[in-house]
Amino acid sequence: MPAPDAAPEWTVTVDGFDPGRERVHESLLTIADGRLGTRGSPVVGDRATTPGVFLAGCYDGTGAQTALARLPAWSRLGAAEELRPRRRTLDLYTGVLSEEGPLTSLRFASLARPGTAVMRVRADAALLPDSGSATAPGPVVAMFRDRRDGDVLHRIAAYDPAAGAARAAADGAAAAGFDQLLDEQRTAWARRWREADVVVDGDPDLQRAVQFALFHLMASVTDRCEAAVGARGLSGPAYGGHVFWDSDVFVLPFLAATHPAAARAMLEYRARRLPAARVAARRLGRAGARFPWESAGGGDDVTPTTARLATGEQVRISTGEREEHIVADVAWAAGCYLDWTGDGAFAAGAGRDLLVDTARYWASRVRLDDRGGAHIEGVIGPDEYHERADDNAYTNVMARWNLRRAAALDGGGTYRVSEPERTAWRTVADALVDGYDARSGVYEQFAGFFRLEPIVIAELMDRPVAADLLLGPERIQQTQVLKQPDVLMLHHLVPAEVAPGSLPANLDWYEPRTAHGSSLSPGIHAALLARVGRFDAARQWLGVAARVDLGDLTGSSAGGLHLAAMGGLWQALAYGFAGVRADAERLLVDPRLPPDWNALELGLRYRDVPFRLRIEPGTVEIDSDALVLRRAGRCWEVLPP
Ligand code: IFM
Repeated sequence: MPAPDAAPEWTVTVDGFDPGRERVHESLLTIADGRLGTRGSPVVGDRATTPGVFLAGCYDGTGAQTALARLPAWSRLGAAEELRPRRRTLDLYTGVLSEEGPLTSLRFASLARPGTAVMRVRADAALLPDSGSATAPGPVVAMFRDRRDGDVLHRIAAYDPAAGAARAAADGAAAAGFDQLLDEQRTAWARRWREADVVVDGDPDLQRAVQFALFHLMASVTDRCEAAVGARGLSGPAYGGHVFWDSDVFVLPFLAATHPAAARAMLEYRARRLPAARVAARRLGRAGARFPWESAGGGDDVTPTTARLATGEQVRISTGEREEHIVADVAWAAGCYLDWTGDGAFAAGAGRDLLVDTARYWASRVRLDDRGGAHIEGVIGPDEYHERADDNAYTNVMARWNLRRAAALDGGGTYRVSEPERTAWRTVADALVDGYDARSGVYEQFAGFFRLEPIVIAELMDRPVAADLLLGPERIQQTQVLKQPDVLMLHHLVPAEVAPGSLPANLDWYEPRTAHGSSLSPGIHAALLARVGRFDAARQWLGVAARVDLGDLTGSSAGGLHLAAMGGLWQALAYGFAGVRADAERLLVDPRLPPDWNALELGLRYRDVPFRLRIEPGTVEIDSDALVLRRAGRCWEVLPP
């Protein structure tokens, strides 16, 4: 079980103040409650600091300029270099950020009252504002309530698009007072940790990184209403807070398996944007719904169409036009949630809508050749180094999975899917080409990939590396160097859709050719390498996934934390090492424990039953009588109540 708060393995500490690293530190020290996120800037800042406050789903601007609105910084009391902090400590167990120095403070985003933030500051009275209230208007209304008592200031801040709701939240929190709010915070986080905590017995460094990742994953996603989860959560402005496949495929599985209400809120975000996705499909002359590669408030595509490289060169971005696998990724997220929860209402309502409309999109997207083969042309796969691919294995196989999953729905519900339509989906699914070469056991990433320049990046340089910056965007397209996996991602997400036993051959082929230029890549490789028992390599990539932000490996953590890498870290442990998979009937547990791990323990929730799964060499235990655990060959299965 979790250690008590403030234990070293449960904290992230920044000693002193390094102007060059400050923006990264502020991202790492972000506090959030699923709705409101605040970067961990010092209470008194200066030019080196970049305070940021974001409310999930509240965007400013239009088109590609759409970005999470920057809100008034509630935890900032002024600017002065001489008041820089001596130490800041984020307690991951309670979500409380403390600051020591000329000003001493405690602050948190209230998990019990999402949208409300609380701070207590002790300082020389001259530095503190007087008691009072303030309102900052804008697309989001911010209400501040200050109460000063000598050298102590208590500040409550509440943010909401509706002024009345912000006022009520601020008044309610002010009436409760700091001590009660802190108690509520501790209780709320203790509950979340009980649901989701992971223990890696035998690897203390990894343990802290896992807690850091799970804290930020939980803090970034609300479990009420709808959750728009941007690539950097609520920790920074990068990517404008746009929602990518990161949220559906990397973040959601952790929540579906631990706190399904949050996963459901993420799917609600997608379901409410089905009308916009249907319009987008129609505009292209297609049926169903086409979700945008980058999405924000309204559900229109907000992907930028150009970018400026570090060299000053302006390049065109075509991911919005071509990275269509997002359509199947959204469907996959709905399937993942359904497998873990068995949520009947979702299955008959929003879940069904998501699966049906995405299947309709693919059925209208394929081109049939005269030999009966079905093709999807002109796309970009997850490996964004290759910009116009025909029959990308990832896109085609995910579309195939999407069509089959929708075809397996029964005929009732909101949508009357007719038997002929379902038969047509099955036919298209079976006809989709997937690039599999039965002789070598290797999938070709897209038509013509094997004819590209055979550069094996692992033989040339240390990775991760941004190979596109080294070779240039034109040259990289002519090579077999990948940014992140396409084929291997299929082995990870839809193992039943790939040829049985094909993982080792595809790992051998693709892993050395992968630059891991995306932070999404290492966790997935760690998971797959664990599946085949290659523990040294699995641990190497697990370590990289664990350090993406803690080590600022990509040099981009200043703009916010990489939530997908954090989700990938959990998936590496849960899907990879623990070998946990939910399907319609059961939860399968097929562990692969490295020899120096004594145990791996995960908090999970399957079919609404919370339990802890403990894996030790040769044994699996669960602590719930409501579920049945039984041996199934070399695996175990957990059966629903
Ligand atoms: O979604 C990712 C993509 O796979 C790689 N580039 C960054 C995006 C946002 O994290």
